[in-house]
Amino acid sequence: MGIKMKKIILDCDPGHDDAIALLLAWGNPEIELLAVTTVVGNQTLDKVTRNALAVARIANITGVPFAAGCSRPLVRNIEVAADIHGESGLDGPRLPDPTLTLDARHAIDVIIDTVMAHPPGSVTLVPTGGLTNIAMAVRKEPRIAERVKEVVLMGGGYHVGNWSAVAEFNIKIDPEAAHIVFNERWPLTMVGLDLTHQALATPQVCQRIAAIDSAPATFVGELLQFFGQMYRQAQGFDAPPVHDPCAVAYVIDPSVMTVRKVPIDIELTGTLTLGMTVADFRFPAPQDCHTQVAMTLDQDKFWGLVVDALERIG
Ligand SMILES: [Ca+2]
Repeated sequence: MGIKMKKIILDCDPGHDDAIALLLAWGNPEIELLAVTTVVGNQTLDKVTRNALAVARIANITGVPFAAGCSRPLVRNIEVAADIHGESGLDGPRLPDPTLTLDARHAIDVIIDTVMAHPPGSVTLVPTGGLTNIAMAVRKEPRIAERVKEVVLMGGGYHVGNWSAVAEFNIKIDPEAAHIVFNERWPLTMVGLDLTHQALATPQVCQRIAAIDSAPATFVGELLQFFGQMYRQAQGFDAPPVHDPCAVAYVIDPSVMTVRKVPIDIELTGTLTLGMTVADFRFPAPQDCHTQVAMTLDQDKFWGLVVDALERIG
């Protein structure tokens, strides 16, 4: 593999699209995967952690600590997305028994230790689940807010929701955590539904992945088949939006999408709008604006990165 210039911590809740995000991060030659941490979200913490370890076995991921994090949101009760991801959180393929041993530390300590052990401005946090672990980590060790390079998260949306009319799942399940994360001063890119609904696993995409003809590619094909069925039933999509790898793709190559600086805050009290990521497009962003939203995806470039990573994993 090439020179790994981009150090990331993937904080995830696998989750079909989280699994693909993990494979993209592992297979891309520019990404150095420093740690994988798990958080309650698409399913319970036990299930998503087991799923992360199963993906690690399928792709033969070694030398990367995997750590389990928070098992419930900061304030709210647990909400899982079984209607999209099934009872296991990763329904569809047969999952192998994990061979990796989980790191003994809590995920929030792995996040803190990893960020503090690397030079300032070198580690990017890539959350693709609820933001509970990230919020807890920055409360426990506030210095990480200045030390990380940036936060590139999948969540939210400026025009559309999926867990309510205006709120996206990752934000809605722990809006208080999202409020903490969006209000820290670190540079933050919101890769939301506006962007990820352009990352559709069409039949043409699935054929390209099937043509790779390796165990991880077959696994991704089975994931996408199940994911596609669920998205058709639950939300009326012709092809499933593959959200989480979009955030990883932006870290690899920012030219994969257009972005716009805009202030964003999280609705915590609305009766219809709880968990909405409120982006204020009325004025040019102020000089000190630290947040931006992803807008338009270069679909060819995006799927090219996913296919390339799967080919490299072999
Ligand atoms: Ca996810």
